[in-house]
Amino acid sequence: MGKIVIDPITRIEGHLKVETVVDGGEVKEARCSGMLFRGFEKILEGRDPRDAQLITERICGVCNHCHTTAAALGLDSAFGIADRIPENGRVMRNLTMGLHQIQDHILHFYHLAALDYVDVTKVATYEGNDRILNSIRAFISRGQLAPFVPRYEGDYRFSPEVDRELVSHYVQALEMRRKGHEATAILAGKLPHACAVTPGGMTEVPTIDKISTLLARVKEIQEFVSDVYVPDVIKVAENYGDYFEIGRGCGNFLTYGLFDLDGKDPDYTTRARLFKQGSASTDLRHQPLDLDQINEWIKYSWYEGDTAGLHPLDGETLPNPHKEGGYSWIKAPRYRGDVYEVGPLARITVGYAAGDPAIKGLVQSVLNHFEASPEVLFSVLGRHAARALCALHTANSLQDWLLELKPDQPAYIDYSIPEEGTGVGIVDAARGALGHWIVIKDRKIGKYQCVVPTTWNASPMDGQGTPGPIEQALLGTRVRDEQNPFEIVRIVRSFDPCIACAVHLLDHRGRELRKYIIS
Ligand code: NFE
Ligand code: MG
Repeated sequence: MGKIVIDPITRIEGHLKVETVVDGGEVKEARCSGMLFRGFEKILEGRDPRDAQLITERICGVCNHCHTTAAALGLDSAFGIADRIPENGRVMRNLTMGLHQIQDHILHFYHLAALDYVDVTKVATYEGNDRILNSIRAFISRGQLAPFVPRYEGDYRFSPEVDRELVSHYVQALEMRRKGHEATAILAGKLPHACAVTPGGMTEVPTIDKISTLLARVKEIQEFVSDVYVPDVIKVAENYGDYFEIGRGCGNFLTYGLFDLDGKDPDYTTRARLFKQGSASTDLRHQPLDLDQINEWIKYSWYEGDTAGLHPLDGETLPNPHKEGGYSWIKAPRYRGDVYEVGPLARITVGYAAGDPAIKGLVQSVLNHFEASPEVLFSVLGRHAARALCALHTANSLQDWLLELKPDQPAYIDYSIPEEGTGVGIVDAARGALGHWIVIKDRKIGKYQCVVPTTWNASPMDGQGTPGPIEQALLGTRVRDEQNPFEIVRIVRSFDPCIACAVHLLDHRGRELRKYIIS
């Protein structure tokens, strides 16, 4: 029996520790620990409610736009204007969120995950003379191999030709991310100051020149997703087919839906969205979304307070880094008392279960390629494929949304802040279900709770001792080489975890909160 501790897991955002007990080559125990404390909910208390949108945007350097959007939806609901946002505002929110999320999916596949499968260091030995290969070769010859090493060794399977092609796409993907950010900035402001997304709609007005600039950008981004990103994910799946059988996880999926198709329904749980809200399990039966069924548990998290699961509107944030039995700063959110995975695979599974024809068509095209049944989706490769399909479905919608904009018409309505009230903003961020709950008291923020995607996926055990989704995905995994535990990092990274979103460091003096021995 041996212990594999990976601390931190690299090439994700933030500091995640994964500790597994391996016996006879199989993972018998798995613990996922978020190693930074979240302080944002405390920072917000007592402030003007409108600060929530600007402050929560800084929760994370990756999905800032998702927080700004969730906060704006939450404030719309608290201010009683959720069904009065002008059509231009609704469409511009879809466009900016869509462009933001596509570049985020590209970031995850090429820059965070692909290096688990692609051998960049082989570039030094390739023939050929193009600009990208030459610059990577120059780095290698100077011994400047980061971020490509250190890494695990022994399981890189591509032919030299495919490796080389994917390395050039890695560099091209950086350029596409820049273009995605620039396009978002045209309507929303420059990251991380997308201050045009605001309660009441958007403060920017769409003009003909902005729309035509965006049409060109959208075409380029859509072509990259459909002609490069999706085929590259297929290539990984063709060469690492055993990863269709690894990392299955808890088998329950939850999504809040994404991209409003109609702004007239004030209830976000039933509003028409491009990606439909709800839940489903591996039996592929769709269930409607019920926010009352969400509770967060803290038995194994470094917080004091009620040991029963609390709904986010009753949630507390009382840190205690010395709590007996605690092993994470991440709380344990549960839905209907059970463990649920969130993210692209949840969006695709729920859409498929709900019978959405576009999603069924996209999924079927991948399944036909591999002559496989939907069961294979619940795996490491299923998550990568689902993420690419989310990017493609979004990219395919951008041009139509651009053409829905009414040039020079307003995208914003005014509002007043109530003395008292509550609001909820729910949307799917790139990594999954993102909810902001706000309680307004004396026209100030009385309480604010964010339950973010990685809080769901990287959660520790709940009050019943049931492990979280990533922990469950690791349990039972066979590890071929304990010195190079590819299986563990490939499973964890397939969830695209972000610990900056899930938890945050508050101590401005840099005081050490805990010390770890890496074994
Ligand atoms: Ni920091 Fe985030 C996304 C949110 S994940 S990346 O997507 O919300 O916890
Ligand atoms: Mg929270």
